[in-house]
Amino acid sequence: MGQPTISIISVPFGYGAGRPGSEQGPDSILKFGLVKKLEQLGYDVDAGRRIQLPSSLTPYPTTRMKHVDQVMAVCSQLAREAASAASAGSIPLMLGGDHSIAMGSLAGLSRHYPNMGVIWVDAHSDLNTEITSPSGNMHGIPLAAALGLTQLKLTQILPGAVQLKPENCVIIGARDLDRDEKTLIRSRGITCFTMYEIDRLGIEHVVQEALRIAGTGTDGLHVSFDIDSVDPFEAPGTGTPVRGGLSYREAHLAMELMSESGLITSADMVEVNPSLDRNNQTSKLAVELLGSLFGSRIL
Ligand code: EXY
Ligand code: MN
Ligand code: MN
Ligand code: MN
Repeated sequence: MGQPTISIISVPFGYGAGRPGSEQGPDSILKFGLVKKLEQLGYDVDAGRRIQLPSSLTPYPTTRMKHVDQVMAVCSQLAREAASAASAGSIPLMLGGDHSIAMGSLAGLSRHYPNMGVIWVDAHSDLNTEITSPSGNMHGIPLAAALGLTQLKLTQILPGAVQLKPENCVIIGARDLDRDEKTLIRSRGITCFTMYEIDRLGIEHVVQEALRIAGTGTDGLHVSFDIDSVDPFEAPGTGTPVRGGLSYREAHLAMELMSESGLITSADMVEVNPSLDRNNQTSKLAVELLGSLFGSRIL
């Protein structure tokens, strides 16, 4: 049997972020050769799925959060696409868009993998709730939502969605955490490898631990990769850059190790913002990193 099919789902949506531009992410990542790269690695690639904001929206209860109706509409459609791609036996690969779209990915995937593990690679932990969010930006809450900690539930995005278990969830690369996020990480026992742990333990050890924790006793393993996990020196094209991130090689090695595990069943690549980029460096990096995640090797 050959390689499985990768179903690329483009989600040109940026209303979950505090500044515009990430809605241009999918087209830019595709323009810089993602499909060709994956095909060269031996995959069949279905790149035709694209989620658009519908013209009429169901109003959701008003909270301090911004653009909730838009986020919910996009996530509901994305969830259906991701669920259908996963049940067809392919690997769903979601191109954002801001990180709020991960609620759609996880709602959909969890219907197919009800005991899923998640590796969340991010400068942030995205563990705010409607109560604790300092910004009101929806891209700051998706991991909390997936864990069932927000008022918004995954089942409102897709009936039959299943929330994540904190013990199957690992954050890598964190360096900008809000106070209430730190409290949640401790109280819920979520494994969080900050940049401090990466400096101390090395990226290889950290990723192997993450694979063990999120990949043992689970039925699928999703990587949600926020490009702001990488140092802004390498990835300037993103809306919430934070100094002191993953180096170019650390990011690649993380992807290579996840690929070698053979455990990855789906992925998001989010927060690429072409309007803030320098010479398309960040879009090109996203393509390269996805190559590593799906088996590209130096030799
Ligand atoms: N924690 C901050 C907030 O909730 O507003 C910043 C969140 C940024 C989220 C980025 C995409 O990962
Ligand atoms: Mn994020
Ligand atoms: Mn982030
Ligand atoms: Mn586990």
